[in-house]
Amino acid sequence: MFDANFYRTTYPDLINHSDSQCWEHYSTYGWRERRRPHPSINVNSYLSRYTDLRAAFKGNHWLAYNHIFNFGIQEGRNYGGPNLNPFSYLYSSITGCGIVNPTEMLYRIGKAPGTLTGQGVTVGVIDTGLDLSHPDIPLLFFNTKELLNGKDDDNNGYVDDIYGVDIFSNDGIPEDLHGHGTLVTGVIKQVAPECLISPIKIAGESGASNDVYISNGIHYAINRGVKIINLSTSLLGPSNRVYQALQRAEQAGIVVLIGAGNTGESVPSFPARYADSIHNIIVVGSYGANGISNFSNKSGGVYPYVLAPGEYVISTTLGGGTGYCQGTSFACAHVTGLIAQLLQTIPNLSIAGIKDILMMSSGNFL
Ligand SMILES: [Ca+2]
Ligand SMILES: [Ca+2]
Repeated sequence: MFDANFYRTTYPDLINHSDSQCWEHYSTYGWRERRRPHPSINVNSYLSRYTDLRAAFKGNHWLAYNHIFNFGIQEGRNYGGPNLNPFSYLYSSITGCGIVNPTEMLYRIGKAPGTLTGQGVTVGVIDTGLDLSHPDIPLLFFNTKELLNGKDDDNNGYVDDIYGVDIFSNDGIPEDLHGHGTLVTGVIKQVAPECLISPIKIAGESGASNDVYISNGIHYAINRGVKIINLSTSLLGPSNRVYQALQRAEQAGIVVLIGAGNTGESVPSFPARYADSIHNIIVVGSYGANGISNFSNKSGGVYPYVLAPGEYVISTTLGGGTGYCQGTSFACAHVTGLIAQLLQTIPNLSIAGIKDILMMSSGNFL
């Protein structure tokens, strides 16, 4: 559970925030400002076990937290929280309820929070497109083999696909008319501001897509050479086309983050459910201040499955603004940003390696 009191008292500028405002802050700005992402450390339990620290910190929660965070592992002390507890890891593997913990993940690759930006990592965002003139979304992937001349210069079947592609309308301009893709991209950019986005548009103003557009989007991303695919979309049922495209992405060594779905069912929707048999997929469900979100599809034993913030997330909206969003799409986008940080540090990390680091650093708090 999210401990609003902990968060509020840890950061003095938030002292007048209500519980819900604390959650809202954490689910958006906590990641952007790189504050301690989750109160995974149980300070009281820690202090009760280590009497030297109890004396040293004299009840100062914040100093104790910092010490535990910075030195606890080096000193061979156990956090006292569930984070580094191997039983917790096993439990989260079984139940599929591990909550992604960015700080813990970075610790495992020897990086401090706030030092990674996803620089140079290309992310294919298969969605409704992107507000291409939004001031808060710089750094798109740039296709140097294509000119704006009405011709398909690089011979990939798409005319003028310079900053991405519009598979829905079959042209080179993935302008977002719906808003979902712009929100998703904004979340990725908050976590990994210097990653390169390749917007791959598979839906128009209504936001509705189908398995032909989705599979073509996946093929485009593979051919584009992206490292990560963010696929915040659901199908009504299984699709051989999408399955085969995802298999091809697996062969190409591309990790695919897929939202678990927003129908509240006990298993992920398709295509997320394919994580069972295609091993480059990571399924992401949503949690909020009170635990796993009601709307979020649960793991149902599908692995790997992790949780990230998906309620009251603030992101970029059409027309250059910002607004709230909610859903497993945005939880998924958080994790995509984190994987971009990971691949910035270890560019040749295998999919198995990515999954190991992510899953082992995800604790169980529910
Ligand atoms: Ca082209
Ligand atoms: Ca051209």
